[in-house]
Amino acid sequence: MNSGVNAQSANPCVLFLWEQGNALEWKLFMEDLVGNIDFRVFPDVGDRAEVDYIMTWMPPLGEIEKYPNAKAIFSIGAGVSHILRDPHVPRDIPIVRLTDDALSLDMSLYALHWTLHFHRGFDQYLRQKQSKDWKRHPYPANEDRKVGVLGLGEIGGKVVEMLRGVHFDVGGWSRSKKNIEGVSCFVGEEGLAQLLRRSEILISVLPPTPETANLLNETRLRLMPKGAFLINMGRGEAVVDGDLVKLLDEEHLRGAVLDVFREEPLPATSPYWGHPSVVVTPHAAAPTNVKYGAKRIAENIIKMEAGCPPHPVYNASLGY
Ligand code: NDP
Ligand code: OXD
Repeated sequence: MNSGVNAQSANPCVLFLWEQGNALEWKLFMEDLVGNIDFRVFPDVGDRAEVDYIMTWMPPLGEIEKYPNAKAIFSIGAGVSHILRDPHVPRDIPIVRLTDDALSLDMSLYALHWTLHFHRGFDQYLRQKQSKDWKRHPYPANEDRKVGVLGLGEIGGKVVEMLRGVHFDVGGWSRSKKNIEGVSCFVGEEGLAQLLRRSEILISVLPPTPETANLLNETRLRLMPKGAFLINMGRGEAVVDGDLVKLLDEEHLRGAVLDVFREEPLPATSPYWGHPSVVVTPHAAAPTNVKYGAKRIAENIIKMEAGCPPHPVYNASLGY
């Protein structure tokens, strides 16, 4: 196996800190990509002072602060909230997010899949099967269906591109103003209200920050047209769960697909499990692909070994 990243002469010590991950598969890719790497798998860490880099998903609380010479923490995923839930994680070294085209493509396909599901009324056919009801439902042409995307970054940018590619009428919302051909772009509170008012299908790909927490509350969700749908694949904190359930029960919203939750795994007591209008997927919109994920992390290690900064780095002042 040789995946095309140039090997270096250094012998960086990399800790794999993901108890549920397939360490052997990651090790094979990382060794191939970085060359003479000292790859260690938690809890078999040896001397913690020797560790240069930590790659992790859902690290045990209190573990990351024990590596005095770590130069960077690599998330084995796009988000870093699983790392930052530990208040003792060092903030003086880069926390590096994982972005790659394969992940963005999988996220876009997830968004497209569920957009089509709602657009074409497949949710109704699933219900009708129970009563053996043979009844077709009309649906508008794609260009007459308004879809809104919250978050136009690495992933949201690809989501709107894919939706535009099949001619949906796409709008998007971000912190900084975007100019994307064929997409109505909004910013700010008033821009959000405008986007919500036009979104028959709303897709959230927002990161969790103090500003995005509880964004989708009753007042804002009510701005969406009656019978609208929500797809949340960003983070669960953006949605006020009780408000969403209320609007679904009132049938102001017709359905929701939720991939991310405030608490994961989703507790058995959550009303989402039994709700007829909710589809739950277990944070499965785009699991990190080892081949591509290892390549991105390896490239960043090689860059850092050569004295260059890694990319993309979590920005603490923005919160994402
Ligand atoms: P980026 O940082 O590239 O993009 C984030 C987007 O959110 C940007 O467009 C940013 O605006 C926007 N944003 C942030 N804060 C605000 C705000 N207060 N108001 C309006 N817009 C805001 O992240 P990615 O696209 O790579 O990933 C997004 C999230 O997707 C991740 O943080 C993660 O939570 C989630 N994710 C979920 C996965 C899953 O399997 N369910 C898989 C991968 C990621 P601006 O462009 O102006 O900076
Ligand atoms: C995430 C991911 O950040 O799965 O949610 O990559």
